[in-house]
Amino acid sequence: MIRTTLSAARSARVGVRALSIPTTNFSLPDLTYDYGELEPFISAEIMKIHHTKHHNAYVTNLNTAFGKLVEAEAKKDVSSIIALQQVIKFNGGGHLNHSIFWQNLIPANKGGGHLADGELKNAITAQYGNLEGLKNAISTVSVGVQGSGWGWLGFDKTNNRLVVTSTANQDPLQATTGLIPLLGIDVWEHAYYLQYKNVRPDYLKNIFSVINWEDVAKRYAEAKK
Ligand code: MN3
Repeated sequence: MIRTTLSAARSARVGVRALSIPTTNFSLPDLTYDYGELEPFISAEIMKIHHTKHHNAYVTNLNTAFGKLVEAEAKKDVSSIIALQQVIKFNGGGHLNHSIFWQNLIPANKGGGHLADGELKNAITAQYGNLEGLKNAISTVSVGVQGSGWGWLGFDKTNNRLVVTSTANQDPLQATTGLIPLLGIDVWEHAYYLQYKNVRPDYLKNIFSVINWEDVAKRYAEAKK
């Protein structure tokens, strides 16, 4: 109800131009598994807080900033548009990154950690020797993130190569590097501290047991089109 009221008020304020602007807000996506299903690799407590508090906050803040952006654009207020860019990058990035992250995960007893034969496996074998080689590359880069950020497996469309890299804070991979995200590993402390304390390498070692390689392979196939 609140969303409808806000959208209506916004449309009324900015006039006809607002009719072409989507008035639906960004929303927190549901998970396809229960919070406890990634145990013992990621605790239910971490998953619940991560999803309902952290991701939810990015969505809430993005909606607030997006509303202001719509108004500023309607008024062609360039100064306000520029002032909103950092908050949109952070919270919009947080929303994009976590939306990928949840889909990149799946319970171990539902296929987590299993990479099936196919194009992705062939590419991984060609570039990293085998899946272990890729995991080591991702772990090394992810452990090396200073402060908060993400480890990534991305796809470089300019040369058809897989790329392992990292981004700082909530910088979204494609918008900030041009690489298409296939797998994102959240290495913010909120993703592991309650269970792993300061030992990020142990979190990285265990998270591969709940990686949804089928989802990664789908993103790879899509990226190659
Ligand atoms: Mn997070």
